[in-house]
Amino acid sequence: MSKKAVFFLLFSSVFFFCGFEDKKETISVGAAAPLTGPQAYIGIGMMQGAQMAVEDANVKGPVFGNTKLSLVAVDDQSNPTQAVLMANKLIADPQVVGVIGHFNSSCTKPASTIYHEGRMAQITPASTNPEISRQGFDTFFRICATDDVQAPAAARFAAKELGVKKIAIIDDKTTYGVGLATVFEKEFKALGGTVLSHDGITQGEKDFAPLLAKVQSLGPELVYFGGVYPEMALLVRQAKKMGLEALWMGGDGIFDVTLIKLITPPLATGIYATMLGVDPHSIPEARDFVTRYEARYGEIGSFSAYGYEAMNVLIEAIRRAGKNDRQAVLAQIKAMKDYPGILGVINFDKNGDAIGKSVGVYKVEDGKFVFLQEAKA
Ligand code: ABU
Repeated sequence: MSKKAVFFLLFSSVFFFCGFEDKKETISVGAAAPLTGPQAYIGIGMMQGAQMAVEDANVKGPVFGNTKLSLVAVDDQSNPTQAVLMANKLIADPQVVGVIGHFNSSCTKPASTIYHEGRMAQITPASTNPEISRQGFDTFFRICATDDVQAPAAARFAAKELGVKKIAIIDDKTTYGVGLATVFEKEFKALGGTVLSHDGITQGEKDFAPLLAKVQSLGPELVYFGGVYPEMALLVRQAKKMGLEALWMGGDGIFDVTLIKLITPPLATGIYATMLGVDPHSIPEARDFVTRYEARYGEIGSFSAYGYEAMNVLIEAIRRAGKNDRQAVLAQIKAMKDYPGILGVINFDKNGDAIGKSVGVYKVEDGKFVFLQEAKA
């Protein structure tokens, strides 16, 4: 059975378990991610984490009074228009008191306007574009580091640890990809490096041969990609096929085992990526979640623990609010101090960003991402 089929089967059972088998009242939490399309693997992993948080909460007992939680999962398809539609759907449901999502910054940003207008708290587990939290929306929260941390860390690693001097940059023209690549370029230049080219591709494009031929002619030592794993996989495969010798590096958007599977492990070996924080397998507080997740679904997705973490923050706020009231839940997230997450303690700054979150630098070896070093904010 496919991972997607398993998800929908289990999601159905959670919906049943979460309050429709008896007379308990229900309160709903929303979760938005790409559940179909090329980025579904990462989105489903995130959603499965959120789903486990809801189940864990219901096993503990009523979240308040006689109330159980139900999960309303929506599919934004990694598409900004669909994301806005799904945000409006969640806002229109009076049972939904808060949402975790989305995955893509290009979805999270336009959807954040809808949640703000609806006075509903939104916690993104994964969208790293720093501009999202600078819009002045008091409904927006983020539990991970931003690209202001991730991209300079990557540039420093490329320049200082790898000793790379000449690079080419490609981005996918999305909010995330452009932002990440732009910050990387600025930092790499500030470190004395030379950027030979900076080009854009379009998500869904399949043939990168003309662009890669141009990049090859410039002779970069490293190609940095601001984008997500489906296009990175095609870029690397096609580059290797034409004999482009450069190293490859990207951000958390490429950090998924699916990238390695799409490229095939031998060709993926040596790819560098930054990812938000350290491997959850190495965090004692995350061990129980990781073990249970992997027993149920197989290998943990790169954002599964983040989906779990974000949903737990939302559930804790609902528990403290003690009523079905968006404003009250929002106020409890704002007031939260030292929340003991499985990925570390969470405190939000005035813009809703989690304070002090780090990123790690990884390298693909033997078919998996291997942690190399941590970089603090
Ligand atoms: N941060 C990983 C990719 C998702 C996004 O920010 O668009």
